[in-house]
Amino acid sequence: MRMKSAMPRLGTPEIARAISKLSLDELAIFGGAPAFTESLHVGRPNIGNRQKFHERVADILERKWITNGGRYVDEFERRIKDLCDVEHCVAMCNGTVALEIAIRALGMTGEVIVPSFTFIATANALQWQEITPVFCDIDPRTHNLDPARVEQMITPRTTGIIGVHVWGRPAPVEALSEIASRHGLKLLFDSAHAFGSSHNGRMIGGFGNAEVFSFHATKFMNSLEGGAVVTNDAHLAEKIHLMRNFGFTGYDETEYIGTNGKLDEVSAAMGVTNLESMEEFVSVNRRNYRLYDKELAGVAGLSLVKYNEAERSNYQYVVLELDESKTIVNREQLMEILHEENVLARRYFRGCHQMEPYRSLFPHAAMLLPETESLSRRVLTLPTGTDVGPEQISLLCQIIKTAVSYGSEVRDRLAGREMVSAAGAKFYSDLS
Ligand code: T4K
Repeated sequence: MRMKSAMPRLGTPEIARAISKLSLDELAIFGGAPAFTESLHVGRPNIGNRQKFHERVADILERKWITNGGRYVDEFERRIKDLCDVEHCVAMCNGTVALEIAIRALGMTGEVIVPSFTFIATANALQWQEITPVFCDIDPRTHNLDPARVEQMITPRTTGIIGVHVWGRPAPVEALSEIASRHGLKLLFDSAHAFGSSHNGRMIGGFGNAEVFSFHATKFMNSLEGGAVVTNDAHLAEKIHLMRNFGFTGYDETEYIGTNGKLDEVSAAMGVTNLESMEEFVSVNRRNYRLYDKELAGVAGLSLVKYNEAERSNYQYVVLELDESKTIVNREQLMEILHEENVLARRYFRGCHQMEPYRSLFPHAAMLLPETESLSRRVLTLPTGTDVGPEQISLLCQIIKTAVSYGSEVRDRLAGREMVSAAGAKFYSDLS
Protein backbone atom coordinates (compact mmCIF):
# COMPACT_ATOMS: atom_id res chain seq x y z
CA MET A 1 0.00 0.00 0.00
CA ARG A 2 1.44 3.36 -1.00
CA MET A 3 1.31 6.34 1.34
CA LYS A 4 -1.14 9.04 0.32
CA SER A 5 0.88 12.01 1.59
CA ALA A 6 1.96 14.67 -0.85
CA MET A 7 5.48 14.66 -2.24
CA PRO A 8 7.64 16.74 0.12
CA ARG A 9 8.91 20.01 -1.22
CA LEU A 10 12.60 19.66 -1.97
CA GLY A 11 15.08 22.42 -2.45
CA THR A 12 17.61 22.77 0.35
CA PRO A 13 21.12 21.66 -0.51
CA GLU A 14 21.09 19.05 2.21
CA ILE A 15 18.27 17.08 0.64
CA ALA A 16 19.17 14.62 -2.07
CA ARG A 17 16.95 15.56 -5.02
CA ALA A 18 14.20 13.49 -6.62
CA ILE A 19 13.60 11.54 -3.47
CA SER A 20 10.09 10.89 -2.22
CA LYS A 21 10.73 8.16 0.37
CA LEU A 22 7.22 6.90 -0.28
CA SER A 23 8.23 3.30 -0.87
CA LEU A 24 10.34 0.90 1.17
CA ASP A 25 12.91 0.43 -1.56
CA GLU A 26 13.60 4.15 -1.48
CA LEU A 27 14.70 3.92 2.16
CA ALA A 28 18.48 4.01 2.46
CA ILE A 29 18.43 1.00 4.76
CA PHE A 30 17.01 -1.03 1.86
CA GLY A 31 19.37 0.33 -0.77
CA GLY A 32 17.93 3.76 -1.65
CA ALA A 33 20.00 6.96 -1.68
CA PRO A 34 20.18 8.65 1.75
CA ALA A 35 17.68 11.47 2.05
CA PHE A 36 20.24 13.95 3.33
CA THR A 37 23.69 14.59 1.98
CA GLU A 38 24.76 16.11 5.31
CA SER A 39 23.84 14.77 8.73
CA LEU A 40 20.94 16.24 10.65
CA HIS A 41 21.93 16.35 14.32
CA VAL A 42 20.07 16.53 17.59
CA GLY A 43 21.77 19.38 19.39
CA ARG A 44 23.39 21.34 16.57
CA PRO A 45 24.33 24.64 18.25
CA ASN A 46 22.21 27.74 17.63
CA ILE A 47 24.46 30.71 17.02
CA GLY A 48 23.32 34.31 17.42
CA ASN A 49 24.78 37.45 15.86
CA ARG A 50 28.33 36.52 14.84
CA GLN A 51 29.38 40.11 14.27
CA LYS A 52 28.43 41.07 17.82
CA PHE A 53 30.17 38.00 19.21
CA HIS A 54 33.36 38.84 17.30
CA GLU A 55 33.22 42.42 18.59
CA ARG A 56 32.86 41.17 22.14
CA VAL A 57 35.77 38.74 21.75
CA ALA A 58 37.89 41.59 20.33
CA ASP A 59 36.94 43.70 23.33
CA ILE A 60 37.96 40.89 25.72
CA LEU A 61 41.31 40.49 24.00
CA GLU A 62 41.86 44.22 23.95
CA ARG A 63 41.17 44.58 27.67
CA LYS A 64 43.00 41.35 28.52
CA TRP A 65 40.43 40.35 31.07
CA ILE A 66 39.78 36.72 30.23
CA THR A 67 38.34 35.06 33.33
CA ASN A 68 37.86 35.25 37.15
CA GLY A 69 34.73 37.33 36.63
CA GLY A 70 34.54 40.25 34.24
CA ARG A 71 32.20 42.40 32.23
CA TYR A 72 30.54 39.61 30.24
CA VAL A 73 30.15 37.18 33.11
CA ASP A 74 28.50 39.98 35.10
CA GLU A 75 26.21 40.82 32.20
CA PHE A 76 25.35 37.17 31.57
CA GLU A 77 24.43 36.67 35.24
CA ARG A 78 22.36 39.85 35.35
CA ARG A 79 20.41 38.91 32.23
CA ILE A 80 19.72 35.39 33.52
CA LYS A 81 18.50 36.79 36.83
CA ASP A 82 16.15 39.18 35.02
CA LEU A 83 14.88 36.55 32.65
CA CYS A 84 14.21 33.98 35.38
CA ASP A 85 13.01 36.56 37.88
CA VAL A 86 15.40 35.30 40.58
CA GLU A 87 17.58 37.22 42.98
CA HIS A 88 20.91 35.45 42.48
CA CYS A 89 22.72 33.83 39.59
CA VAL A 90 26.20 32.31 39.74
CA ALA A 91 27.49 31.44 36.26
CA MET A 92 29.62 28.33 35.98
CA CYS A 93 31.92 26.61 33.50
CA ASN A 94 29.28 23.93 32.78
CA GLY A 95 26.05 22.46 34.11
CA THR A 96 27.72 19.44 35.72
CA VAL A 97 30.07 21.50 37.90
CA ALA A 98 27.14 23.79 38.71
CA LEU A 99 25.22 20.74 39.95
CA GLU A 100 28.21 19.49 41.97
CA ILE A 101 28.71 22.84 43.64
CA ALA A 102 25.00 23.36 44.36
CA ILE A 103 24.79 19.86 45.88
CA ARG A 104 27.78 20.53 48.11
CA ALA A 105 26.67 24.01 49.11
CA LEU A 106 23.26 22.64 50.07
CA GLY A 107 24.96 20.14 52.38
CA MET A 108 23.53 17.07 50.69
CA THR A 109 25.14 13.85 51.95
CA GLY A 110 24.19 10.18 52.31
CA GLU A 111 21.40 9.50 49.82
CA VAL A 112 19.71 11.83 47.38
CA ILE A 113 16.65 10.85 45.34
CA VAL A 114 16.94 11.45 41.58
CA PRO A 115 15.20 10.16 38.49
CA SER A 116 17.08 7.51 36.54
CA PHE A 117 15.46 8.90 33.40
CA THR A 118 17.88 11.80 32.94
CA PHE A 119 21.29 12.58 31.49
CA ILE A 120 24.06 10.80 33.39
CA ALA A 121 25.43 14.11 34.77
CA THR A 122 22.55 14.37 37.27
CA ALA A 123 23.60 11.12 38.96
CA ASN A 124 27.33 11.62 38.48
CA ALA A 125 27.26 14.99 40.25
CA LEU A 126 26.23 13.06 43.37
CA GLN A 127 28.33 9.92 42.98
CA TRP A 128 31.41 12.06 42.27
CA GLN A 129 31.04 13.35 45.85
CA GLU A 130 30.32 9.92 47.31
CA ILE A 131 26.65 10.69 47.75
CA THR A 132 24.40 7.80 46.71
CA PRO A 133 21.96 8.63 43.93
CA VAL A 134 18.77 6.73 44.74
CA PHE A 135 17.01 6.19 41.45
CA CYS A 136 13.31 6.82 41.53
CA ASP A 137 10.70 5.94 38.93
CA ILE A 138 8.83 8.40 36.78
CA ASP A 139 5.26 9.11 35.84
CA PRO A 140 4.90 7.77 32.28
CA ARG A 141 2.56 10.64 31.36
CA THR A 142 5.02 13.40 32.25
CA HIS A 143 8.39 11.57 32.05
CA ASN A 144 9.21 13.37 35.31
CA LEU A 145 9.62 12.05 38.87
CA ASP A 146 6.54 10.41 40.34
CA PRO A 147 6.06 12.10 43.75
CA ALA A 148 4.35 9.05 45.25
CA ARG A 149 7.41 6.97 44.40
CA VAL A 150 9.74 9.67 45.75
CA GLU A 151 8.07 9.43 49.12
CA GLN A 152 8.58 5.65 49.14
CA MET A 153 12.32 6.01 48.48
CA ILE A 154 13.04 8.17 51.56
CA THR A 155 15.23 6.52 54.21
CA PRO A 156 16.98 7.87 57.34
CA ARG A 157 20.02 8.57 55.11
CA THR A 158 18.11 10.74 52.64
CA THR A 159 19.15 14.39 52.67
CA GLY A 160 17.69 15.70 49.46
CA ILE A 161 15.79 15.38 46.21
CA ILE A 162 16.94 16.46 42.78
CA GLY A 163 14.01 16.97 40.42
CA VAL A 164 14.78 17.20 36.71
CA HIS A 165 12.56 19.18 34.33
CA VAL A 166 12.88 16.53 31.63
CA TRP A 167 12.55 17.90 28.06
CA GLY A 168 11.97 21.31 29.66
CA ARG A 169 8.57 20.27 31.05
CA PRO A 170 8.35 21.20 34.72
CA ALA A 171 8.88 18.46 37.29
CA PRO A 172 6.05 18.17 39.89
CA VAL A 173 7.33 21.24 41.68
CA GLU A 174 4.58 21.64 44.29
CA ALA A 175 4.42 17.97 45.28
CA LEU A 176 8.22 17.71 45.57
CA SER A 177 8.39 20.93 47.60
CA GLU A 178 5.74 19.62 49.97
CA ILE A 179 7.54 16.27 50.41
CA ALA A 180 10.91 17.99 50.91
CA SER A 181 9.58 20.36 53.53
CA ARG A 182 7.66 17.63 55.40
CA HIS A 183 10.79 15.45 55.60
CA GLY A 184 13.30 18.26 56.12
CA LEU A 185 15.06 17.57 52.81
CA LYS A 186 16.90 19.91 50.46
CA LEU A 187 15.33 20.34 47.05
CA LEU A 188 17.41 21.09 43.97
CA PHE A 189 16.18 21.19 40.39
CA ASP A 190 18.33 20.11 37.48
CA SER A 191 16.91 22.58 34.98
CA ALA A 192 19.40 21.86 32.21
CA HIS A 193 16.53 21.44 29.73
CA ALA A 194 14.25 24.15 31.01
CA PHE A 195 15.92 27.52 30.55
CA GLY A 196 13.28 30.02 29.39
CA SER A 197 10.36 27.78 30.36
CA SER A 198 7.69 28.54 32.92
CA HIS A 199 5.48 26.72 35.39
CA ASN A 200 2.14 28.17 36.47
CA GLY A 201 3.24 31.48 34.99
CA ARG A 202 6.48 31.59 37.01
CA MET A 203 9.79 31.19 35.25
CA ILE A 204 11.77 28.03 35.96
CA GLY A 205 14.71 29.09 38.14
CA GLY A 206 12.93 30.19 41.29
CA PHE A 207 11.77 26.80 42.58
CA GLY A 208 13.24 24.64 45.36
CA ASN A 209 16.38 25.73 47.22
CA ALA A 210 18.13 26.32 43.91
CA GLU A 211 18.02 25.40 40.23
CA VAL A 212 20.82 24.57 37.81
CA PHE A 213 20.99 25.42 34.10
CA SER A 214 23.26 24.10 31.37
CA PHE A 215 24.39 26.28 28.49
CA HIS A 216 26.27 23.51 26.72
CA ALA A 217 26.71 23.83 22.95
CA THR A 218 23.86 21.37 22.39
CA LYS A 219 21.34 23.31 24.48
CA PHE A 220 19.10 25.68 22.53
CA MET A 221 20.74 28.58 24.41
CA ASN A 222 24.46 28.00 24.61
CA SER A 223 27.50 29.81 25.95
CA LEU A 224 29.86 27.32 24.19
CA GLU A 225 30.24 25.44 27.47
CA GLY A 226 28.54 26.91 30.52
CA GLY A 227 26.01 26.60 33.29
CA ALA A 228 24.56 28.52 36.21
CA VAL A 229 23.04 28.10 39.64
CA VAL A 230 20.08 30.37 40.38
CA THR A 231 18.44 30.84 43.75
CA ASN A 232 16.52 33.30 45.91
CA ASP A 233 18.59 32.32 48.97
CA ALA A 234 21.26 34.99 49.54
CA HIS A 235 23.32 32.91 51.97
CA LEU A 236 23.36 29.92 49.62
CA ALA A 237 24.28 32.15 46.67
CA GLU A 238 27.21 33.59 48.59
CA LYS A 239 28.46 30.12 49.49
CA ILE A 240 28.17 28.94 45.88
CA HIS A 241 29.93 32.08 44.73
CA LEU A 242 32.91 31.32 46.97
CA MET A 243 32.94 27.61 46.12
CA ARG A 244 33.14 28.49 42.41
CA ASN A 245 36.46 30.20 43.04
CA PHE A 246 38.36 27.79 45.34
CA GLY A 247 36.55 29.23 48.39
CA PHE A 248 38.53 32.49 48.28
CA THR A 249 37.11 35.31 50.37
CA GLY A 250 40.13 37.55 49.76
CA TYR A 251 43.80 37.34 48.91
CA ASP A 252 45.20 34.16 50.49
CA GLU A 253 42.04 33.64 52.51
CA THR A 254 39.46 30.91 52.05
CA GLU A 255 36.19 30.20 53.83
CA TYR A 256 35.07 26.87 52.41
CA ILE A 257 36.62 24.14 50.34
CA GLY A 258 36.04 25.30 46.81
CA THR A 259 36.85 24.22 43.30
CA ASN A 260 37.26 25.97 39.97
CA GLY A 261 33.83 26.38 38.43
CA LYS A 262 34.38 29.76 36.80
CA LEU A 263 32.91 30.69 33.44
CA ASP A 264 35.41 32.47 31.19
CA GLU A 265 34.69 35.77 29.45
CA VAL A 266 34.58 34.43 25.88
CA SER A 267 31.97 31.84 26.87
CA ALA A 268 30.00 34.50 28.73
CA ALA A 269 30.19 36.76 25.65
CA MET A 270 28.72 33.92 23.61
CA GLY A 271 26.03 33.52 26.26
CA VAL A 272 25.15 37.22 26.16
CA THR A 273 25.12 37.19 22.35
CA ASN A 274 22.87 34.15 22.20
CA LEU A 275 20.51 35.54 24.85
CA GLU A 276 19.88 38.41 22.43
CA SER A 277 18.63 35.86 19.87
CA MET A 278 16.91 33.55 22.30
CA GLU A 279 13.35 34.43 21.26
CA GLU A 280 14.26 33.73 17.67
CA PHE A 281 15.66 30.30 18.63
CA VAL A 282 12.50 29.50 20.55
CA SER A 283 10.28 30.54 17.69
CA VAL A 284 12.23 28.33 15.24
CA ASN A 285 11.97 25.43 17.69
CA ARG A 286 8.24 26.06 18.11
CA ARG A 287 7.71 26.20 14.35
CA ASN A 288 9.68 22.96 13.90
CA TYR A 289 7.81 21.27 16.71
CA ARG A 290 4.44 22.20 15.20
CA LEU A 291 5.52 20.96 11.78
CA TYR A 292 6.55 17.60 13.20
CA ASP A 293 3.28 17.45 15.09
CA LYS A 294 1.28 18.18 11.96
CA GLU A 295 3.21 15.78 9.74
CA LEU A 296 2.98 12.89 12.19
CA ALA A 297 -0.59 13.52 13.36
CA GLY A 298 -2.81 10.52 12.96
CA VAL A 299 -0.01 7.97 12.49
CA ALA A 300 -1.10 5.08 14.68
CA GLY A 301 1.35 4.35 17.48
CA LEU A 302 3.29 7.62 17.23
CA SER A 303 2.93 10.63 19.49
CA LEU A 304 5.07 13.65 20.22
CA VAL A 305 5.80 14.72 23.78
CA LYS A 306 3.45 17.69 24.28
CA TYR A 307 4.25 21.13 25.69
CA ASN A 308 1.73 23.20 27.61
CA GLU A 309 0.74 25.99 25.22
CA ALA A 310 -0.38 28.15 28.15
CA GLU A 311 3.18 28.25 29.52
CA ARG A 312 6.50 29.41 28.11
CA SER A 313 8.46 26.51 26.62
CA ASN A 314 11.73 26.44 24.74
CA TYR A 315 10.64 23.48 22.54
CA GLN A 316 14.26 22.33 22.29
CA TYR A 317 13.43 18.64 22.32
CA VAL A 318 11.20 16.98 19.75
CA VAL A 319 10.56 13.62 21.36
CA LEU A 320 8.74 10.88 19.56
CA GLU A 321 7.09 8.15 21.61
CA LEU A 322 6.40 4.82 19.94
CA ASP A 323 3.73 2.34 20.83
CA GLU A 324 5.37 -0.70 19.27
CA SER A 325 2.16 -2.73 19.38
CA LYS A 326 0.82 -0.32 16.73
CA THR A 327 3.94 0.75 14.83
CA ILE A 328 5.29 -2.84 14.66
CA VAL A 329 8.64 -1.33 13.72
CA ASN A 330 10.42 -0.75 17.02
CA ARG A 331 12.42 2.21 18.30
CA GLU A 332 15.82 0.65 17.53
CA GLN A 333 14.75 -0.16 13.99
CA LEU A 334 13.31 3.29 13.41
CA MET A 335 16.49 4.87 14.74
CA GLU A 336 18.60 2.72 12.44
CA ILE A 337 16.39 3.60 9.47
CA LEU A 338 16.83 7.31 10.22
CA HIS A 339 20.58 7.01 10.77
CA GLU A 340 20.95 5.40 7.34
CA GLU A 341 19.21 8.50 5.93
CA ASN A 342 21.77 10.70 7.75
CA VAL A 343 19.24 11.71 10.41
CA LEU A 344 21.09 11.20 13.69
CA ALA A 345 18.07 10.75 15.96
CA ARG A 346 19.01 9.99 19.57
CA ARG A 347 17.54 7.56 22.05
CA TYR A 348 17.74 9.93 25.02
CA PHE A 349 17.60 8.66 27.80
CA ARG A 350 18.70 5.17 28.54
CA GLY A 351 18.23 5.29 32.32
CA CYS A 352 21.27 6.00 34.48
CA HIS A 353 20.79 2.68 36.30
CA GLN A 354 21.65 0.91 33.03
CA MET A 355 25.07 2.57 32.87
CA GLU A 356 28.25 2.15 34.89
CA PRO A 357 29.03 2.50 37.71
CA TYR A 358 25.34 2.30 38.63
CA ARG A 359 24.63 -0.93 36.74
CA SER A 360 27.16 -2.71 38.98
CA LEU A 361 26.41 -0.77 42.16
CA PHE A 362 22.64 -1.28 41.93
CA PRO A 363 22.09 -4.45 39.90
CA HIS A 364 18.49 -4.75 41.06
CA ALA A 365 17.49 -1.13 40.43
CA ALA A 366 15.41 -2.06 37.38
CA MET A 367 12.93 -3.85 39.65
CA LEU A 368 11.96 -0.49 41.14
CA LEU A 369 12.00 1.36 37.82
CA PRO A 370 9.42 -0.30 35.56
CA GLU A 371 8.21 2.96 33.99
CA THR A 372 11.76 4.18 33.35
CA GLU A 373 12.65 0.83 31.77
CA SER A 374 9.63 0.95 29.53
CA LEU A 375 9.91 4.62 28.54
CA SER A 376 13.62 4.35 27.74
CA ARG A 377 12.70 1.80 25.04
CA ARG A 378 9.94 3.97 23.53
CA VAL A 379 11.45 7.41 22.97
CA LEU A 380 13.41 8.84 20.08
CA THR A 381 14.61 12.43 19.96
CA LEU A 382 14.53 14.12 16.55
CA PRO A 383 16.62 16.97 15.14
CA THR A 384 15.46 20.55 15.54
CA GLY A 385 16.95 24.01 16.02
CA THR A 386 18.04 26.65 13.54
CA ASP A 387 19.80 24.14 11.26
CA VAL A 388 16.60 22.26 10.53
CA GLY A 389 13.95 23.64 8.18
CA PRO A 390 10.46 22.71 6.99
CA GLU A 391 11.63 20.74 3.94
CA GLN A 392 13.90 18.58 6.04
CA ILE A 393 11.18 17.94 8.59
CA SER A 394 8.69 17.05 5.90
CA LEU A 395 11.03 14.52 4.28
CA LEU A 396 12.18 13.15 7.63
CA CYS A 397 8.56 12.59 8.68
CA GLN A 398 7.83 10.93 5.35
CA ILE A 399 10.60 8.41 6.12
CA ILE A 400 9.01 7.71 9.50
CA LYS A 401 5.53 7.39 7.98
CA THR A 402 6.75 5.01 5.29
CA ALA A 403 8.61 2.88 7.84
CA VAL A 404 5.53 2.66 10.05
CA SER A 405 3.02 2.13 7.26
CA TYR A 406 5.00 -0.93 6.13
CA GLY A 407 5.68 -1.90 9.76
CA SER A 408 5.44 -5.70 9.46
CA GLU A 409 7.49 -5.84 6.29
CA VAL A 410 10.16 -3.58 7.80
CA ARG A 411 10.32 -5.69 10.94
CA ASP A 412 10.71 -8.87 8.87
CA ARG A 413 13.33 -7.43 6.55
CA LEU A 414 15.37 -6.08 9.45
CA ALA A 415 15.05 -9.17 11.62
CA GLY A 416 18.44 -10.47 12.67
CA ARG A 417 20.28 -7.44 11.37
CA GLU A 418 22.94 -5.99 13.73
CA MET A 419 21.36 -2.63 14.53
CA VAL A 420 23.13 -0.82 17.30
CA SER A 421 26.70 -1.11 16.11
CA ALA A 422 25.92 0.22 12.64
CA ALA A 423 24.02 3.19 14.05
CA GLY A 424 26.68 3.87 16.65
CA ALA A 425 29.46 3.63 14.11
CA LYS A 426 27.68 6.08 11.86
CA PHE A 427 27.11 8.51 14.71
CA TYR A 428 30.68 8.48 15.92
CA SER A 429 32.27 8.53 12.48
CA ASP A 430 30.13 11.55 11.79
CA LEU A 431 31.45 13.32 14.87
CA SER A 432 35.09 12.73 14.03
N1 T4K B 1 21.57 17.58 33.46
C1 T4K B 1 20.88 17.28 32.36
C2 T4K B 1 19.45 16.85 32.50
C3 T4K B 1 21.48 17.37 31.10
O1 T4K B 1 20.79 17.07 29.98
C4 T4K B 1 22.82 17.79 31.02
C5 T4K B 1 23.49 17.86 29.75
C6 T4K B 1 23.50 18.12 32.21
C7 T4K B 1 22.83 17.99 33.41
C8 T4K B 1 24.92 18.55 32.24
O2 T4K B 1 25.15 19.81 31.65
P1 T4K B 1 26.60 20.12 30.97
O3 T4K B 1 27.66 19.74 31.96
O4 T4K B 1 26.69 19.33 29.68
O5 T4K B 1 26.54 21.60 30.75
C9 T4K B 1 24.68 16.09 25.16
C10 T4K B 1 25.42 17.17 25.89
O6 T4K B 1 26.81 16.93 25.86
C11 T4K B 1 24.94 17.40 27.27
O7 T4K B 1 25.28 18.71 27.59
C12 T4K B 1 23.43 17.25 27.39
N2 T4K B 1 22.97 17.36 28.71
C13 T4K B 1 23.00 15.92 26.84
C14 T4K B 1 21.52 15.72 26.93
O8 T4K B 1 23.37 15.83 25.50
P2 T4K B 1 25.43 13.97 23.77
O9 T4K B 1 25.69 12.64 24.31
O10 T4K B 1 24.21 14.15 23.01
O11 T4K B 1 26.63 14.25 22.77
P3 T4K B 1 27.33 15.48 22.15
O12 T4K B 1 27.31 16.59 23.11
O13 T4K B 1 28.64 15.01 21.76
O14 T4K B 1 26.62 15.90 20.77
C15 T4K B 1 25.29 15.79 20.43
C16 T4K B 1 25.06 16.23 18.96
O15 T4K B 1 25.27 17.60 18.77
C17 T4K B 1 25.89 15.54 17.95
O16 T4K B 1 25.02 14.99 17.00
C18 T4K B 1 26.75 16.58 17.29
C19 T4K B 1 26.15 17.87 17.67
N3 T4K B 1 27.14 18.85 18.08
C20 T4K B 1 27.70 18.75 19.32
C21 T4K B 1 28.60 19.68 19.75
C22 T4K B 1 29.21 19.56 21.13
C23 T4K B 1 27.50 19.87 17.23
O17 T4K B 1 27.00 19.93 16.08
N4 T4K B 1 28.38 20.82 17.65
C24 T4K B 1 28.95 20.77 18.88
O18 T4K B 1 29.75 21.67 19.24
O19 T4K B 1 25.45 14.93 25.06
